[in-house]
Amino acid sequence: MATERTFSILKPDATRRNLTGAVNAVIEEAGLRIVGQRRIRLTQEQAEKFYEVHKERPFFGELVSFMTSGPVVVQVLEGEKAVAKYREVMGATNPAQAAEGTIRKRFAESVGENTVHGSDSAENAKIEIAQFFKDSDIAA
Ligand code: YYY
Ligand code: MG
Repeated sequence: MATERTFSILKPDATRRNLTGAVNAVIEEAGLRIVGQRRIRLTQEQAEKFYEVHKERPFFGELVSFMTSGPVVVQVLEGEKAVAKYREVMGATNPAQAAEGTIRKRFAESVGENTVHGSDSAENAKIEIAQFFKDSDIAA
């Protein structure tokens, strides 16, 4: 099976608590390679567009406000079955339901401030990566 790429965000609760290195260690220990990485502030427009699929959900306003509340680290991760593997390493959306050893179980504070984003399909990974990375900013 060929290597695959997924898109990751270390969310503002991770940067605020100085946890980006700790989270990256879990990512790398799982065998995923960080082939693109940049620390940025999401604009309101970027956050709204990124989470557009959730715009009718009751938590949308809080989600956008949280995602713009501090710096984030956007990443391209590469590895075998990277999309599914990263979802597994992240753990369930609600940290209270996340499995032992997962990033959200170890670090997340609440369902709203849950430390990481990871693409949910290879198709969405391509779309999300293209929103934040040029090909020349990725080196495998
Ligand atoms: O893909 P994932 O991040 O695990 O969850 P989604 O269902 O796509 O929701 C995106 C994002 O929205 C989630 O990471 C936190 C927030 N959220 C929330 O604040 N409250 C919920 N009940 C569900 C999701
Ligand atoms: Mg999602």
